Amino acid sequence: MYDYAKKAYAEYGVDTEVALAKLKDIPVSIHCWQGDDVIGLDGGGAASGGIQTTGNYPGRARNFDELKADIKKAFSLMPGTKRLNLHASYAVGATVDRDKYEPKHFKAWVDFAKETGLQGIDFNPTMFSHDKVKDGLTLSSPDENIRKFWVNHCKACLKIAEYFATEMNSQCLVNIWIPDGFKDVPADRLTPRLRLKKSLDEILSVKYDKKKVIVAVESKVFGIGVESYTVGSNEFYQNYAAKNDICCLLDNGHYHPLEYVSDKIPALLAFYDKVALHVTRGVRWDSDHVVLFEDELKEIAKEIVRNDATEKVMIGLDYFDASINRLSAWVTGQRAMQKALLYALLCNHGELKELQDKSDFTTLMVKQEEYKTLPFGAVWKEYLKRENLSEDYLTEIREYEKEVLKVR
Ligand code: RNT
Ligand code: ZN
Repeated sequence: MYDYAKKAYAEYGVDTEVALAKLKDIPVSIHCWQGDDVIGLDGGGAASGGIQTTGNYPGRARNFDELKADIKKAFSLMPGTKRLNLHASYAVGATVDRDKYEPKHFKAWVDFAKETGLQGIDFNPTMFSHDKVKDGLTLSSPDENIRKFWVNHCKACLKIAEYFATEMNSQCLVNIWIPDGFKDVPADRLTPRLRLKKSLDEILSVKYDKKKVIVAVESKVFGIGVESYTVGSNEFYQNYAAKNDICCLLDNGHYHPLEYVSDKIPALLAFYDKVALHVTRGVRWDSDHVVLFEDELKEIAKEIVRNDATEKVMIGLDYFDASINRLSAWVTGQRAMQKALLYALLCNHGELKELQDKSDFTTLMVKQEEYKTLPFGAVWKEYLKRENLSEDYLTEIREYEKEVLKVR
């Protein structure tokens, strides 16, 4: 089947071997929080701040050891280059509050990442699920004590990120997302944003090694309970990032349903060295569904591949589903991302770009349709085989469910 596919793609000027070789080196940062419904290890409890995990599937990881075991199992069923994306709320054994977190609270994760053969660790300050989120506000709070607490938390996170980068010998992305916003019509949309700007300035005043740590800001148009206004909007963060030489993180569940992150990636690539992603799947008003091999995901992957931006676009996953087996959710989403990248790699983009430039939109449309029925599945299968995996991951997960998850 692979030989047949190889020939079929060759007719389009696509070398499947080149595609397979490239795919295994494109890093994908996998979020730890699918394993425990975004609860964390520092006592914050169920996710709050406009995000919510629904479902009560048995076997949620309840502590560090269980989470590590689940990550290890799930990651072993994922092909390609893997990174671990951690939230600060996954500090191990911390007895201090989040503003005082130190690298030592994350050493156990570094040990784990090394022993699991991961490429690097990425990091996120956790500014939700905590009693210092006052009236839904963090970095934009009018209460100076609250605002400072979260500024200090972010400063601490920059230090920890530098530690991760040094230990793993790989750049660490620090992604700042806040839940701040209002349920109903605000009386003042500007002042909270000015306070957020001030907070970010204070955070970035910390000395950190820009070669090791990349800071991103993640916007969101609304959340559960913050339907009318979010402080960290798209325009706010894009301007802040541009003026302060940091980068934007685009979460494709954070825009109006007819706005596409696939279109935003090239817009940002025209100005930025780095663009970070939270790949997720929005359904109506909600984001965070398990990533599937769907049209928008394919378009996102195309923008990364055809613009030669696999080193510029930092791919991270962000979804959480508690209604199905959590390991299956993890693997399904990661494999969908890999499939989309492979699909994008198996395309003669040069030829298609030329058709566009010649305004031959007729041929362009016909060719793009032809690609859809090429034997993609056979190349995917071959990729898995070379990664010592098979298409079936559920059998192993079911066994793990029976032996490990069900007895928790
Ligand atoms: C929330 C953001 C944010 C979180 C994670 C847990 O809408 O997408 O990135 O999902 O940090
Ligand atoms: Zn996100």
